[in-house]
Amino acid sequence: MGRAYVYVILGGGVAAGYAALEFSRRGVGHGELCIISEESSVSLFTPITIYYLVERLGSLACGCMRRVIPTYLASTTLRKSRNTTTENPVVPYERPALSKGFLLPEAPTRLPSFHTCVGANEERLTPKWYNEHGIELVLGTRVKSVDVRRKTLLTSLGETISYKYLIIATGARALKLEEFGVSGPDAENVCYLRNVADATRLVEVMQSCPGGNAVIIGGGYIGMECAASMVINKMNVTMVFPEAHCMARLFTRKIANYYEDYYKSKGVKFIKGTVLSSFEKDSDEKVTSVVLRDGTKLLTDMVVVGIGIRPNTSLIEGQLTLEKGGIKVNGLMQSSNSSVYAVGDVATFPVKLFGETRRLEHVDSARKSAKHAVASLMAPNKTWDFDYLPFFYSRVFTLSWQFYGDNVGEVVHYGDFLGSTFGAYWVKNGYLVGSFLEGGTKEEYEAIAKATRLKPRIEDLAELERQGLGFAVSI
Ligand code: FAD
Ligand code: NAD
Ligand code: ISD
Repeated sequence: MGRAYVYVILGGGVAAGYAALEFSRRGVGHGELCIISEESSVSLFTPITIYYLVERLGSLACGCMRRVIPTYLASTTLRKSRNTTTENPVVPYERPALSKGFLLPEAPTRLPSFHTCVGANEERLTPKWYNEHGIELVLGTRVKSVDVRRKTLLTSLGETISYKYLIIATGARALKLEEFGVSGPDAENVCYLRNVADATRLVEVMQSCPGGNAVIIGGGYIGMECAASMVINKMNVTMVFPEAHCMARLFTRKIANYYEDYYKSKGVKFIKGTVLSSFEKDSDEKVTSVVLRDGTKLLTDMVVVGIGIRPNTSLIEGQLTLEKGGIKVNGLMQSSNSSVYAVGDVATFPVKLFGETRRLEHVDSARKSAKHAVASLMAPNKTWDFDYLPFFYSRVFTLSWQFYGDNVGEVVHYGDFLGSTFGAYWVKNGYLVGSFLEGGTKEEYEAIAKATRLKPRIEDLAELERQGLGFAVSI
């Protein structure tokens, strides 16, 4: 028959961790909530492996062991990564750490230090925490299918788990070069970066070629953050991407120029407006050079690919309404099936401020949408539509920027682009809709967030430019 829960969270990433904390704060009963996640880290005896062995053995007496043992065995002893390291189940963690502290050469961040919800200065939810709060973890386990009509999930171990309410928090997967017709990226020195196993491998590959050449494919978030981390690791980095400038989804050319110049000063080379066409490999099947569309060959010791993501929606396609690549939800994060909620990267939700739906791929929206879904479920009469101000940020080298709102309409740059504090406002139909700031103080970031949320009328763009950051600060 399988197990039954009131609430099941499908996926064990950022959103799942924040949802779990919110459930516990709202008094979810022991045994009512279960998190199912396929995610694993690599290395033999991680704290969670030991936890499963020691702590969970105690639960034998409670009759829980029939599922813990098979899940544990399946996830830790049967599956091998490419480097023949054993995989271990992992509880939700702060994914942003993987392209930042995790890649540092000195004192790198490692689990368990960055489990959710430390990224929002909240409790760090360890396996012990889940146990103490009566939240069941089914880890290292892939959900193979979902039947929203019957309210059941089927796991890779063949177990059926049923729910009253389901929260889909399956996030996204990294797009693969094969999907763009490039073959050969299964070489061991070609790295992607989505999870802690990928990050561990990236570090291993980087350490196998100290001071070597690295080609980064993609000029978005992964490309920019990995390039910075790899330079700090003393790698010679070349970035290749199809657009005219980096971070094309968000940055204006002027903003991008600032970061590109900064990166160049650190030794990064940029090859823009092109894509790779193939790899050359040695007899060990390692990539030795990247061949670009114009025939240029870049000799390399390793490759990092960050060419975007696809939300993990395949389990519910044909069962729930999709929009903009994600699961369409209302302001309560409820999908077209009233028992199924979706949060984080996989959800397309109404952004009240814009009067449009959006699917966002950022940690703040994963955290807040997850909390909102739990509030909707557990306090339906006291929960109103999600009213979210989109927030993106990054930290590279000693630089740090934040962006709030929407990057549409006319752009007004402000500040000192030759110094360290500058930014931009976006004005649409006479209203401020977006704000970017590099090098701000906590108060200044709060000011641009507040100004964007208030959506003030802008009569005169030249005056806005003249006031610059002062405009937001004085609101
Ligand atoms: P995820 O955190 O991806 O979690 C999804 C979970 O679902 C995973 O554990 C996955 O294994 C599991 N899952 C999927 N399918 C199944 C299945 N069939 N069965 C079982 N389990 C399944 N955003 C920022 O705003 N700032 C940053 O600095 C930043 N840095 C980032 C750095 C990196 C390297 C990456 C990859 C992303 C970064 N992001 C950042 C984006 C941010 O991490 C994501 O927006 C966020 O993780 C989304 O949370 P989520 O819970 O929706 O998905
Ligand atoms: P992205 O969408 O930020 O950038 C993708 C980049 O891939 C594009 O800028 C483009 O340059 C490039 N590209 C697209 N197709 C290509 C092709 N065929 N060949 C070569 N280049 C191509 O995605 P990403 O950088 O892969 O990041 C993945 C996810 O991780 C995103 O959801 C992102 O939001 C998240 N992330 C966020 C942060 C942050 O918010 N600070 C940091 C890291 C990762
Ligand atoms: O998720 C995102 C992201 O990374 C952006 O830059 O949404 C934005 C849009 O692409 C631009 O508003």
